[in-house]
Amino acid sequence: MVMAEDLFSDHSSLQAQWIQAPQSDLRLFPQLFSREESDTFFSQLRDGINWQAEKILMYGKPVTVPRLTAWYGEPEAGYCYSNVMHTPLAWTRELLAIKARVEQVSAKAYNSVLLNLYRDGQDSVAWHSDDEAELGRNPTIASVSFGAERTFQMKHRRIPGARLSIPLGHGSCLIMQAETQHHWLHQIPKSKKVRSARINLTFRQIYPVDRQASG
Ligand SMILES: O=C(O)CCC(=O)C(=O)O
Repeated sequence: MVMAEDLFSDHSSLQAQWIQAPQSDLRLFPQLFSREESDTFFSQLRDGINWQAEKILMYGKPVTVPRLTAWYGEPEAGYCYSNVMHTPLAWTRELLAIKARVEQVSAKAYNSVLLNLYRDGQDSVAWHSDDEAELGRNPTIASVSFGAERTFQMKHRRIPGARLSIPLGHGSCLIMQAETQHHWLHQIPKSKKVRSARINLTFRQIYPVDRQASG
């Protein structure tokens, strides 16, 4: 079991790469978690998280999303996306240990995490940005990956040809902040080459929103 106090005990690295792109602030830690830590977290999360096959409404019809998901965090960190209200489950010990590392390198606090389990290359997430009202203005999103490497694609909303392909490997952490979510969309496309599973965790700070008042 990897404990919070074991932070930086082995071959993890604080080496960050700045990714240069207009109207964005992107920092990649390719190996924030060591290989051994990443193997342990991957197994603990795969076996211990309460994964759900979530349904969303598309053109009025329920459709199962092509991945498994889960939402954990503080009780007040309820979050509405794709017209679904997500009530968080209580933090687990592993999630708190991962969060502690991510908070250290991003100098931000997070009260919740959305987890995605991509069972193989046929699982994916479509183009979107993390710009829900609950995230406030210019949110910092810290995205940790364990398991199979997948390509995180980004495209600018208005600049034709402004695109990025960022490989997110086992133990990596991508921090997206400042105006990034306002100007860029992201996706994980399907891939015929990927045959094993990947877990992604996006840590977020959720603020209360009065949806009735805001319409
Ligand atoms: O799996 C990923 O790297 C991205 C996940 C994502 O875009 C999201 O949870 O909003």
